[in-house]
Order: sequence, then structure tokens, then C-alpha cells
Amino acid sequence: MSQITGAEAMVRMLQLHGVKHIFGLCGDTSLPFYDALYRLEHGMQHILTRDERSAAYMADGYARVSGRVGVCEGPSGGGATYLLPGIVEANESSIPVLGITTDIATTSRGRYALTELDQEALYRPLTKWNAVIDRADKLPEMVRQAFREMTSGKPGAAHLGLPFDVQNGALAESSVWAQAELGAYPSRRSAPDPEAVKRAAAALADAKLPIFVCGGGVVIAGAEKELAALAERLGAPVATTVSGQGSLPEDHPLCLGVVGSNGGTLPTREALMQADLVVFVGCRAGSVTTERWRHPAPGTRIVHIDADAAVPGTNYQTEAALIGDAKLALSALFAELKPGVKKDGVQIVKAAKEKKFAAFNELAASNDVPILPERIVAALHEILPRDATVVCDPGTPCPYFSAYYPFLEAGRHFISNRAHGALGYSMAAGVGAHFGRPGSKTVSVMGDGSFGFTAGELETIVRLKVPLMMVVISNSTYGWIKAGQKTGFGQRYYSVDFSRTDHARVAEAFGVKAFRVEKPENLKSAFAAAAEHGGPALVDVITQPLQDAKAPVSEWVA
Ligand SMILES: Cc1ncc(C[n+]2csc(CCOP(=O)(O)OP(=O)(O)O)c2C)c(N)n1
Repeated sequence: MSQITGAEAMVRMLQLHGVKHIFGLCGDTSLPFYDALYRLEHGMQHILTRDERSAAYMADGYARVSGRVGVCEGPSGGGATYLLPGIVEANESSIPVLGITTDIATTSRGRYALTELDQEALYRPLTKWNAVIDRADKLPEMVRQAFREMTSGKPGAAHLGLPFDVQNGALAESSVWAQAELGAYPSRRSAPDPEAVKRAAAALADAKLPIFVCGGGVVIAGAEKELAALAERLGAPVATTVSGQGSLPEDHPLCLGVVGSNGGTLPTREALMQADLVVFVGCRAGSVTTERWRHPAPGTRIVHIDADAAVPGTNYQTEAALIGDAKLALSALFAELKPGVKKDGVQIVKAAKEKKFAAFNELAASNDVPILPERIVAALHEILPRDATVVCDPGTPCPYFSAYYPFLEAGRHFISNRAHGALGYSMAAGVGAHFGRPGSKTVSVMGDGSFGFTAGELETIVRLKVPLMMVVISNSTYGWIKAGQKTGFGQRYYSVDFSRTDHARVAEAFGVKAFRVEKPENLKSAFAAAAEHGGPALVDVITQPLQDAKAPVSEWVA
């Protein structure tokens, strides 16, 4: 019987699941795995990063746009702890990312081996599925299980530990096989109970003005067409969460835009409050979306579609819970609803958007210095192709792009790390998004706080010639927190300001084409030059600090 090593089997198992990119950083305990990657022909590209955090964020961005599992890897100890932020973000955002950490040999455990860490325990609360592979012959079935878990039901992240001796151990080559379809998500869709569908349809037909509130689940399920068909049949407005952007193209007459405390505005909230029935789709109805469970108001009739049976009924009493895949649930509802149930949602959307964009357009035309965030959003929208992908960090970027950047294509064109909102996400996630969908122009928009977390990755971007466009909102403060001190703590500004970095010069030192913009009139031409530049480009924009801006944020502590 022909035998291969554990390290070779890991390479083959990834290849058989259709993996094309692995994001990671080398380490002592990874040497056999790297050697197998070197020796075997597998068609996968290893993308060497400068920080494991970035590797995991790249895998996350990759998975979000490609519909495929993102794979990242790092060594034991510090590598395992640094990979963790991206794994937990992906897991809580229902994105399938596989984190592989290599580990000390099983025979060295408990003997104070350098980098020893209980990696299984570390990842247990943070992943949908998690194991350290203690025997080489168990490797294929454990990789298969990781892919099944990541891509079925509610997608999520998985962690596999790969000890040094297991990488060198032997197993039967015949045990190395895979279900290739589990490399993409969602795999194995399930449909909701037909009785619940009937109840939901009756409630919808009966309601005067139903409004959808879509979370990330619609785009994850690829249910955009089914949503549009159902919304059109009902004449019902469609609002989204920050992560739900792309559920419906922004110029669709029923697309109300983002609601909630981060990216919602008064006109969109007022529209939502007219609903006598809200349909949550792939949405947890958490604190940000519902402005601390005030909008929709408690007592509003609720229909809830979610892949996770535990979600509906958590925050709102629910008339009908449709548990299953959003695409199947929405088409089942469509089939159940007879034509002739049309409501007057178009007018409500039109009025709300006119009001919202009238206020925005005025600020977007301002020649004030420092440059207003509104002007940045408008200028970027003017120069970027309609299918561009925009990745936003927390701080100024997330609420501003959520509120005011019209994403005209359905699908995943806006990305932000909404589960934990850790600073320093967008640069790396943008790299991953580029590899996942190289045909779409990718732009990462970050605060200067986020830039400081992630600047080392500029080397990776230059080395790999990633044509990523980066925009830095330079205001020399942790603006979001300063805004919180302004509105909630009597302007007692404490330990939130830092000095101004010349981000363009830093980027140039790495070999990035860079621009610094201080005057509003130079903004559009700098953006256009950066977007047209074939390689990595960065625009540093001296921007109005968030605490002084008219930000679309209703609560700084969400
Ligand atoms: C890792 C991490 N630490 C702390 C925070 C808390 N936090 C949220 S927003 C923010 C300020 C962001 O500053 P910056 O990136 O400069 O953007 P700005 O708000 O100024 O636009 C901070 C510190 C966080 N989100 N992530």
C-alpha cells in the first residue's frame, strides 16, 4: 500500500477541496508542511505575509468575495495567537476560513518545549469546528470534517492543529479523498418548514407595509435574485445592515439602504418605523442594526429567516421563524404569495433617499479644509467602476461608506469586519479580496489608527504587485472614541490623540505609488490617478476629525 506523509496529505487535501491560495507566515514547526508545498505539484499559491493577523484577514476577504473557503496558516505559539483575530472575526461573520496552525511534536508535550501552547483549547470558543490532529492517519477525515462544518448550515471558521511529528508521520495514500463541492459555500442548503412558510406568507399578505432588513446572510447564500423577486412582488422596501449591503443594488427602487446606529440616518430610520411587519433575513437583529432594539420598535410583527435556529426570537417575539438557507426560504415565500399583494414601498424609499442624499450632497460639495468625509465618499464613487470592491475599517470609513456610497451591483462589493470591528482589517482583507476576485478593483479605506496596525503589510503588497488602492483618512486621532468622549463624557478628551504621520511617504518607502491630498479640489484627480495606476497605490487624505463631522452614527457606544 502506497504511503505519504502527513504534510503531503495536508497539501493534497487542500488541493482536492479546490484551494488555490494559502495565506501565511513561516515558522519552525511548519518546516515539513512548507517542504511538502515546495516539493509537490499542487497549483496553489502561497502568499507570504508579514503578520499572521494579516494572513487570516486576507483569507477572510478572499472567502467573502469568492464564495470559497479561505485558508491561512501560521506556526505554533505566537503564530497561533496572532492568527486568532482573523479566525474569530470570520467565524462570527459566518465566513468559512480554515486556520491551520502547526504545532510542536505530540511527543514533546508537557516538557517545556519552545512555543508550546494548548492550541486546541485556544481556538475552542472561537471556531465552529476545531481539532489538533494527533495521528497522521486521522488527517484526511479531520480535514474533510473541517470543510463540511465550515460550509454547511451557518458557515463559520475552523481550526486544525498540525503537530510536527504528525507532519512527518505516514498514512495510506488511498485515504486521501475529498468532496470537492465542500470547498465552496453554502454547501448542502436546507429548506424551511412549509408550515412556517405558509404562516409567514399569510402575515406578509395581511401587513400594510412589510419591510425587509437583510443581514450578511442574503449575500452569503447568493439569494439576491430571490430577494429582489419577493420584494418586487410585495412592493416592500429592503433595508440592510452594514454587512447586508449588496443584498439589492442601491439604485433598485425598493432599496432603502443601511439602517442602524452605524451608517443609518434619520430618514432611513423614519422609513423603517412605518413598517407594521419586519422581515429579518440572515440577520441577528443585534444592537447596531436595531439601535439597541428600539428600531424596529418592540411589538412590531416579525418574520425571521435565518440559517441558525437559535437566532429568531432572541430579540423580538417572532410570528414565523423560517430556519434554513435564505435562497430557498425566499423562493418558498415567493411561491406561496399570490400576485396582487403589492404595497406602496417605492414611494417611501424615494422620499427617504431624497431627504438623506440632499443633506449629504451639500456636505459632499463643501470646499472646507480639512476635507470632509462626505467629499471623500462622493469623489471615490465618481471615479471607481461600478463593480469595485470597497473594504472599510472601523472609525470614519464604515459608517460613511455604509450610509452614502451607492453600491450599484448586487453581491459582495462592500466588506467590513462587523463582528469585532478590530482596527487594521481593511488593508489585508483588501489583498485577500483582490486574490479572490482579481477582475474587480479593490479599495481599502482606513483610518490612520488602522494604518498603524497594519503598515508592515505594504511590503507584501509591493512584493506581490497587488493593484490595491488604499485611502487613509488622516485625522491624527482615534476619532471614533474621541467622538464618544465628546457626546457622552463632556468633551473630556483623554488619551485619544496621536501625532500626524506622513502616510504617503511611509508608503513610498515601501515602493507604493502615493499621493497626499490636503485641498478638496485635488481629491478627485488624486483618486483617479491612484485607481488608474496599475500597481499598489495609496492616497493620504487630511480629513476632518470624526468628532467634528456630521457622521451617520446615532450612538458611539453600540
Ligand atoms: C483592535 C482595536 N482596538 C480598539 C478599538 C476601539 N476603537 C474603535 S474605533 C477606534 C478609533 C479609530 O481610529 P482611526 O482608525 O484613526 O479612525 P477614525 O475614528 O479617527 O476615523 C478605536 C480605538 C478597536 N475597534 N479595535
